Amino acid sequence: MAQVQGPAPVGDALDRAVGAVLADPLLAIAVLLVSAALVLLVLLLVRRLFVTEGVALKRALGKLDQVVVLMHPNPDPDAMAAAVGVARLAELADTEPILQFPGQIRHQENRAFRTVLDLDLEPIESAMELGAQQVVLVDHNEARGFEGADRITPYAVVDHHPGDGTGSAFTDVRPDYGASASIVAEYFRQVGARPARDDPEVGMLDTTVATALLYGILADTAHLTRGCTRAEFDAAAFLYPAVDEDALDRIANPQVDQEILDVISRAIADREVNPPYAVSDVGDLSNLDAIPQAADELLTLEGVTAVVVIGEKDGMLHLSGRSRDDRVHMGNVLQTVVEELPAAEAGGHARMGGGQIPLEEMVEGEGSSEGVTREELHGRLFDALVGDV
Ligand SMILES: [Mn+2]
Repeated sequence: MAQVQGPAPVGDALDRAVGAVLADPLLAIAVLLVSAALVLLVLLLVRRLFVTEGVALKRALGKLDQVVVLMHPNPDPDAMAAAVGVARLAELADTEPILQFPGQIRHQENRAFRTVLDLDLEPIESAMELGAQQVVLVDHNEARGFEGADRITPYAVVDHHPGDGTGSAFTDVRPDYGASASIVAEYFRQVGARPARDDPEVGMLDTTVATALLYGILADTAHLTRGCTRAEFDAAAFLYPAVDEDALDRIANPQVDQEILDVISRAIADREVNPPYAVSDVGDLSNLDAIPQAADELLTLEGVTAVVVIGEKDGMLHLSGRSRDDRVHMGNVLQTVVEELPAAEAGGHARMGGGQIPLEEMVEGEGSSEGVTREELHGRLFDALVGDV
């Protein structure tokens, strides 16, 4: 008997409230309006919480008439692929994309990528040349490498490098991912675009974009062997139905410039090895792309775990370092070496780094208090590689 008395007053109160509402039509309408507003608010919150990055970016792009999709200087396949993907997403949102990049596209693989996929990419030298007010940065999160880059506030950022750069409307930086192209492939999945080889109108993700994205992933992860997450494999599987295998092969195996092979052979022949490290000075050259390629090649030498290749062009020494040695953080090594040379610059990641030293920092002979000789530079490099600095 006692147990039925608890809820009874509440039930009574509810009955009275319902009675009051039913008796007064104005009150009934007010209650209805308030409930409707509450439901709408909850729906908006849920949509905010659960909207995917791809949908959010497409929506942000759709608010513009035109947008610049900007690659980093000397774009690599991943940067070009991410740019082509974001550009297609803009088109899906009825926004005109303009693809631009600072620097040059010189590496034979990058040139083949652009040519085989017939991409319309435009070089710029200053912010004045940007084709639209709003800029999306892909594969980097802070604009660099052109006049006025530091004044750019990007509209959106899509990247997999660490950094603090953000976009005013959209930011998606995932440092754990192996490639920016994997992020962009996810966007297509999220907006419901399926890869389709024959009918791009319906499929919305055509062969060019799918092939570009897959190649970008392969290039940034050493063919899915380095720095991968599940996302790279998922993206590869998603893109597969629309991928043009013949195009992949043509990009991966381009003709190599004669000078590049010459410089690589010089780097091998003239190497100084101080096991397990190697330094090679290839002297004068005209194609700077040869230096990192020579470093890549030298790193495959048995017993060598870290290398630095030095080349000279237009009064400047260019250094490119590679490491597969956990004891050697290449970016730090190069930074240490140029530390006391005021006009020199260097930096990079654990596994790769680069630097420039103006020849004016180099001195002939001994006894100078400023600058170093070429020989001293080689010695310093070995010292830094060993960790003896
Ligand atoms: Mn990348």
